[in-house]
Amino acid sequence: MKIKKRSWAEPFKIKVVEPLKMTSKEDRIKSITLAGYNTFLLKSEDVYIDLLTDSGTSAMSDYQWAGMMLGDEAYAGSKNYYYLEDNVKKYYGFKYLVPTHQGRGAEHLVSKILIKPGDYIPGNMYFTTTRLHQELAGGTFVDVIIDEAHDPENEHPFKGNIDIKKLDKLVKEVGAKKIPYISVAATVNMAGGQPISMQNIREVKEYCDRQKIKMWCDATRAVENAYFIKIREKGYADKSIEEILLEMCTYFEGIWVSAKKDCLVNIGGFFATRNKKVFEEGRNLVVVYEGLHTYGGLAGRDMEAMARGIEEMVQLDHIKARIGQVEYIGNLLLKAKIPIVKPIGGHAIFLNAKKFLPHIPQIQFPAQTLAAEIYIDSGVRSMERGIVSAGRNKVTGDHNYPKLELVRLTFPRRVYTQAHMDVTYESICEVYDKRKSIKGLKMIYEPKYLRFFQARFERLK
Ligand code: PM9
Repeated sequence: MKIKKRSWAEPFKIKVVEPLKMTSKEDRIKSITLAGYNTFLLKSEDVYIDLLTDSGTSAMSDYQWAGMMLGDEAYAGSKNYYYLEDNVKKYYGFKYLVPTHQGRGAEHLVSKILIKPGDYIPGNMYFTTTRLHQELAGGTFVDVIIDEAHDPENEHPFKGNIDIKKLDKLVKEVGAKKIPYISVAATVNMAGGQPISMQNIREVKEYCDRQKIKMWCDATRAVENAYFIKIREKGYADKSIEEILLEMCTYFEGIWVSAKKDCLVNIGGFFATRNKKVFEEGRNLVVVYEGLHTYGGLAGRDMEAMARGIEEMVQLDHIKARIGQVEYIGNLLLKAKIPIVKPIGGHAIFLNAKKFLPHIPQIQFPAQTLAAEIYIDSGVRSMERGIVSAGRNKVTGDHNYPKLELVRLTFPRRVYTQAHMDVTYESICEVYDKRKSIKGLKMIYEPKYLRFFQARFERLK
């Protein structure tokens, strides 16, 4: 038989396994009711396939685990810190490093250092923790992403791009002096894991240089962005992921990173910069909020695992398989005509809940509802990325009503197999078949900050 297309497989084999608990539908109805219809409030032992997040959920390699045994747990000057510093310099290109316990620790410090009350921070779509730290520092986030990013059907290859006209409008309205930096995410999580192109970064940089506005990057998933640049952008096909990542970073004064994603570790983060003054302020502030500047809230072994994860994250076989898995299930869903955000993104599949459950108005939380239904059907855990995640308008106190009302199925790196993808796909199809009988939710408890983590809901009758 002539094989038309050769398959690929994961570039690793499994050495340690973690058994999964199988539950019945009755068990799952009980669990989700107890959890107030919020998948964040489920116990993980009640979950079969956990697609809540790719954050801190990756499987580390034997090389990383071996490094854990080399943890230098000295309070000051751990050798693992210096190795991490070398690798941040080598792979991201920044001279100065401030480690933090995770991404939001770095967001806190960067926001505190750069933002003054009354400032505006333009960015390519908000991210929950990023925007909150910008607001807590007294800033106002302004979305300047291209319109295509708000349309789940639009197949623009770089939906993370910045609309320079929107940026210019803001600059004309408030003045460049009120904009401490532009916050550029690569990739854009809330838009569906969508990349920004190198050309757009370059054009924004030219604009920002003229206006004397700094550029900072949320490089949490910058390797995934680099992969999309390699396969989608003219002129990059023959460049390595390492080269593309380094070029991306040259345009920024600094980056913050949740190392729990690209960097393949269960905990960790950092910010890195070429600005000595910002670094010195960060190195001082980190002592107040995280820990000494050579550990930033991490154990030495965590920094070693991170330094080694950085070496692995740029390997083409790894990133190709990582995104290949997302594409595999995404293509199955597209074929079955299930409404998902297009094109398929880097870290997750996003179901378009507005289209999936058109009879449920946004104020009855269609994405929250859909995530609960998928859990009840199969024990697959996903996450709401819609009105609940968007929170409230800080001036009017009303809900923000985002155009995107999505359920995110996020894929931990090197954890699940193709068979897990098949089971997940079948569960979504099953829920889609009975979608018309699904009822919405009412919010019965709402915490003040990042409400999506802890809000509770009740099923509407
Ligand atoms: N992202 C995620 O699941 C975990 C928390 S929100 C559910 O996607 C970006 C782009 C992120 C991110 C976390 C952080 C914060 C910053 N930027 O979670 O504090 O996706 O390490 O990082 C999550 P930490």
